[in-house]
Amino acid sequence: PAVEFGLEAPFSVDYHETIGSTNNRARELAANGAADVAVLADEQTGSRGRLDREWSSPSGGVWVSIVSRPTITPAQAPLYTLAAAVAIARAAREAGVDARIKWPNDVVVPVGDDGDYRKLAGILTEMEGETDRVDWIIPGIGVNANIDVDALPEGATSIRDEAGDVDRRLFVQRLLEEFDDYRNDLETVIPAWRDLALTLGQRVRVDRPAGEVVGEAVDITDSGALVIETDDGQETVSAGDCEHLRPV
Ligand code: BT5
Repeated sequence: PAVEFGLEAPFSVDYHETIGSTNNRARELAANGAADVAVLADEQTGSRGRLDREWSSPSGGVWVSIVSRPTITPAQAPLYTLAAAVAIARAAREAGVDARIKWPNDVVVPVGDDGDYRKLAGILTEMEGETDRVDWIIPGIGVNANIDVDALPEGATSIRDEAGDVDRRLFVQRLLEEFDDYRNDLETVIPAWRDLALTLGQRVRVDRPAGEVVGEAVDITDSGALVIETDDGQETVSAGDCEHLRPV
């Protein structure tokens, strides 16, 4: 069914009460040439996280996948994930949640002062293209909105738990408008990301296929990779290589 949004961003909305995965639906639309469609669902029954992990998507969440066809190179694709993280965090902060960004793809709420947090949202970005050109890119965004924490995995939080329920239509509208602003001005993504980052300044452990990196997260590169100061010097880890990042 069509849902009317007072959107100032140029997305059409493809809404489903229940769906397997909004990312799968978005991929189908992208393969058929669609652009600027936001696939939305109240509930997902087969949603995915990164690296084939499960994502829990009960009714009441904001589960949205955005089909975009930008003129960017694959090297710039991580900026789309960071732009989505900034958009989620800003929309959640407007809703009264102390949302911060955990590199590379989580929006979290800090617990105490020692780097601990609960996960409010995650992003799964998928894309297709050539070595020098992106055909389509789909940031898939999952925000625990009007959901009891009991219905979520350990370590998760929700907007309901942090600040009370939101009008999901308005929340999605703000999220899409913010995302549109940042994708249209990619140079603004990293500065906005820095302002909201929980990870910078933390001592972290990153697991990657080539082995773990432990040290202080000191910076982020122009292409969204994390710079870690280790005992042996600086290491730069790309988002694609990050299996887990934990404060240590
Ligand atoms: C992510 O993966 O954080 C990306 C999640 C993307 C979900 C969206 S929803 C719309 C779209 N359609 C899809 O099918 N997917 C996208 P990752 O970094 O791999 O984190 C996954 C881990 O987070 C799991 O292993 C759990 O530990 C935890 N987790 C699962 N569901 C959660 C939830 N609802 N809230 C918080 N943490 C969760």
